[in-house]
Amino acid sequence: MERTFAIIKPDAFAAGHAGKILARIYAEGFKVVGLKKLYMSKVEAEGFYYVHKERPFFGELTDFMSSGPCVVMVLEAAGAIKKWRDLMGATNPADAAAGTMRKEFGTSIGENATHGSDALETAAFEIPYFFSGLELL
Ligand code: RTP
Ligand code: MG
Repeated sequence: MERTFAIIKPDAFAAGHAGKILARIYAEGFKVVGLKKLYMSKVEAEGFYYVHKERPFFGELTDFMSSGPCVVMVLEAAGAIKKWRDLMGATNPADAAAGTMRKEFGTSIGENATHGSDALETAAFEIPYFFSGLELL
């Protein structure tokens, strides 16, 4: 079984979509191994997205991620990383397929409702960034 790290981003949480997104996660067969609401600081968001630190949207991205509460999760399934990326859809909601989280709940490339790890190594960094081993028992 594979694990991935997921976020219901501040836009989707503030809009009241967390319940619908979680219902879809269960309906697709993921096991929710970890889940908590948190309000990321700017510094925490910068550390989380450090791979993008040279990108022009880094300031905007980390302002947004620290603009309100979000829900962070660890999801488990066979092929969880790709399975969750597929369910999220394309980064830009305008390009995302019908029925995906970003198509349904995203409003712009910046405010795109959800995050998901993009590779095993990424999940191995992102999961322990927010969860201790004890929280994932
Ligand atoms: P994520 O990491 O959040 O799951 O998204 P992703 O893999 O689909 O996209 P990535 O390239 O990793 O970008 C991270 C997040 O940065 C924001 N972004 N803004 N303004 C822009 O051009 C732009 N490009 C990316 C998005 O919120 C994206 O999810
Ligand atoms: Mg990414």
